[in-house]
Amino acid sequence: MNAHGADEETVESILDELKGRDTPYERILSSMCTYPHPIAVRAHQRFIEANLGDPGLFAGTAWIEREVVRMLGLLYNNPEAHGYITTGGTESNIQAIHAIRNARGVREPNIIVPASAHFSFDKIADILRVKVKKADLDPDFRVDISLVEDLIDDNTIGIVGIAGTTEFGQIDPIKDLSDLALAANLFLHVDAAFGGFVIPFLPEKYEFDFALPGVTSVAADPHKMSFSTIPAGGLLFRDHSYMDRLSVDTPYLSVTAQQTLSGTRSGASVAATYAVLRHLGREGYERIVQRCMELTRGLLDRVREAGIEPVIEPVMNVLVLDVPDADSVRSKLKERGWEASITRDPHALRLVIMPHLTHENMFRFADDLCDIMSHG
Ligand code: 0PR
Repeated sequence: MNAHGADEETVESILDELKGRDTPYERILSSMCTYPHPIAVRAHQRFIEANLGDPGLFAGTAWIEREVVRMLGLLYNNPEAHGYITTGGTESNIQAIHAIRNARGVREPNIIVPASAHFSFDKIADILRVKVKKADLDPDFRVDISLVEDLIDDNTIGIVGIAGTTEFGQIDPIKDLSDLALAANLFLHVDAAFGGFVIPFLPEKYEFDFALPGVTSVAADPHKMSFSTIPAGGLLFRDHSYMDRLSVDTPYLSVTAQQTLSGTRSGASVAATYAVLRHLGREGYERIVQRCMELTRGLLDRVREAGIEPVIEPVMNVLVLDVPDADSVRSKLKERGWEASITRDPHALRLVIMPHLTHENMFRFADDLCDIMSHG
């Protein structure tokens, strides 16, 4: 650090220059994040100093968090849901399994997750010392329920289903997982980090939330498809007993106990989440999801004309295209200014069609992709 501070103008011009190096979202088809809604940005700014780590000092912000949890509970069919706003899907998944592990107290516990599970479950294995067993998928990239059943043993404490897989946007058979969890007396965590703000707003109906009696926790991220600011993840438990399992004493704070992973934590993104949920309402989200799905199908129609097929028909706004040598297609797209992604198995081109994309840049992207495919 310099002995003397730089003037504000100098610092801001450095920041502007650096910001200019970031890729604008309009060119990004590999991210599950997007520009936050303007009302979320203003709310974030308004609550910028609020620290929910000491909620007694921020009574208004703490009320907002309880209200967001209540709103999410209603969205996921459980007015009794308890939870908090995390930093994202990773923290939600960690804390869900943490609570389950503490509740069960098994000596060498294991959980069963789909092979499609997000890499946050690898972090869970490392941090929580819970063995993570991976069940293979069926031909449609949903977890194979009979393989989950086969993996259950005396040390299994819970199973995980994904409602909106990271790579394919597929929805696991959560109803079957719920039945299995009830029959085997296991916890069932649903990772809807991405799908949580897509699935309820699709015209097709999928069972994935607390309406299924076996579901014990749900992760759903406001900083992905709900237009909130980063960091905002939602973690909901079926009732308060799970949060109690995460409790530590905090004798010198304004409250006597804390259940969160972070100590000091942002009230700003919680206020942003509240603002955007209140402002958009279900109708607003239905419009956004409908538009993303139209863009997804429009892009698919266009590339199909050029003979490119999807690996699965898109269930949500994630499109995986069967292209030979996906890595080289990805880098050629990058040369033309587009950020795309890939899937592991099969090796294919993965596109996430987020609200920041427009019909116009979708068509430009499709032209570039088709051109690369025919001319290299
Ligand atoms: N669960 C699922 C199903 C996810 O898709 C993700 C992240 C997580 C959990 C973890 O969420 P956090 O990253 O909020 O902790 N899915 C994306 C991914 O890892 C996140 C992402 C977002 C990646 C923007 C890249 C990017 O530019 O692919």
